[in-house]
Amino acid sequence: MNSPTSLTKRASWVSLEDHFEKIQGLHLRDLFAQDPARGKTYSVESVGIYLDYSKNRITKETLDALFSLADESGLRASIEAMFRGDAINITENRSVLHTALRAPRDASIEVDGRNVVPDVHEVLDRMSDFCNRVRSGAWKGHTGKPILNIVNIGIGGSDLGPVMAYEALKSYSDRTRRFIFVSNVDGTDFAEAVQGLDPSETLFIVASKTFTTQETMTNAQTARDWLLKGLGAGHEAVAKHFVAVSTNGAKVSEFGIDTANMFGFWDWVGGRYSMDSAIGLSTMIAIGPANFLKMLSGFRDMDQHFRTAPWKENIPVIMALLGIWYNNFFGSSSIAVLPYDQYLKRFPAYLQQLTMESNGKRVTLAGNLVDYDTGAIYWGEPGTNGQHSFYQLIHQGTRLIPCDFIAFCNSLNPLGRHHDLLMANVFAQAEALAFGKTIQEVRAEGTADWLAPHREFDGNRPSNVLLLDSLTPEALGKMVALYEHIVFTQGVIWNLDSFDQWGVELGKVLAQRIVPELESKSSPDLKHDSSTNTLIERYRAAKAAR
Ligand code: G6Q
Repeated sequence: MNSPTSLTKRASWVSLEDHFEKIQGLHLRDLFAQDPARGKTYSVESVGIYLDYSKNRITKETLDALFSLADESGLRASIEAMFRGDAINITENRSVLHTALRAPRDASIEVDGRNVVPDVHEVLDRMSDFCNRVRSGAWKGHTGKPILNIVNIGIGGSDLGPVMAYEALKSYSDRTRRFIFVSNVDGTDFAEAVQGLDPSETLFIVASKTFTTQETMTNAQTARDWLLKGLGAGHEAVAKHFVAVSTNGAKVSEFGIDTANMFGFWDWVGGRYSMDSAIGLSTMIAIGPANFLKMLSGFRDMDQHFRTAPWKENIPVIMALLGIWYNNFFGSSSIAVLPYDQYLKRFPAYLQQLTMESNGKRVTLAGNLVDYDTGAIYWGEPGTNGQHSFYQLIHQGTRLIPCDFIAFCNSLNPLGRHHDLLMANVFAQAEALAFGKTIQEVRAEGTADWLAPHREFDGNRPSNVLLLDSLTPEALGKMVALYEHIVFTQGVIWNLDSFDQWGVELGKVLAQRIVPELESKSSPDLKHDSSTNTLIERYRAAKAAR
């Protein structure tokens, strides 16, 4: 599935370089003037998502060359390889089958000769049954009380998806229960999370694929101590207040959790691609099994679209290629994701892991250093808050920052004029970025010559607008799958392993080495560099003076 030719030598890449020289100076004002219907020409609609990508610095020739790049990079075959379950995560020799998590019950997807779809549905059924018991009050804590507080303990992929989905779908959630997420090894996270909670009404979900992650296991042990102390009970209480989401049955039972209350997943699900697996247990308790299944159907719709739509209608492929256009030809290093929906406040944080842990890589699949830039920095905040913060730099700074605006025609909280005002802002921002305000226009308003440059907007700043009907569970599934497939497409073109994360290892290992040096009673023989040694010594001195 690897393209035989290295990226920068592919014919389409070379022609994109030539083409870039020709069109880099073109202004969106001219492009819109040349084609008065450009807003419609460069838009697509599928699976309930309208993508307006007309405010990008592209022509038909650009798009054709980008589509050729996708072909020349073997994208179609790579998509099939992923959906088929080939071990495309080559550094870990694993299949990459998050798409199987939302496959219909009658589908068949084989990993090592075994159809994994029945396994997926068996877990979904068990999750549904468990969620129904918690939601109905049939599941009782150690003292016989129903569960009112659900605390998810996990980190990285075992936290960011659950938090984001809970916030995004809060409007569909059971408001009689509290949902809390603890991730950081900083004790403050746990201490604040359990403030005011009654242990007898609290359920902890320990979400950890490996069940060995330092942060999660430390928080889980602290939670167990807090619970048993609060209840004044022995270890037999653990089974009623702890469930696990993991692939590691041995470690789960060693912790004291009944493996009957363990919800599994598989090594072909990467952490950052796992919010629709059992890692979504907290989401399912919050919104109920029926809504969770609707979310899965949204994922599935986008999967189908990605797999079958021709490039010119393929929303993830178009967005991925535009990302490459700015990243590799214009030299943009970041993309702002700007959801105009308060419920999506954690969506940019979620995308940071999805995109940057996947494509923040510097060697190709064959292990050679790349000679081009890879993953962009993703960041953002919900509109309109960002407008009063960092948009200044996007409008008038020296860097080109392509933006993805996300908006919904219908608000889940239609209060007075709020939604019209919100939508007016999103449309206005995309318009202002593209067309700006010329110095002549500024002067014509009577602005003094010395002030005019400060008030000029040069425009020509690209953006996509994603417009959906309303933020339903299906819509969230579609949006997450959209970005998963953008990441995949870019990883194929950049020729990366988008599914490993070796870059997080070194810090973990070094921290394990430093822990005993901080905790030992006697002065350790420090063998780090002079900076690290001094920092450790200062901390030890401060600790001794406590
Ligand atoms: C995601 C990563 C990583 C992982 C966490 C938590 O793709 O693999 O963020 O999700 O390190 O790991 P555990 O679920 O094993 O605790």
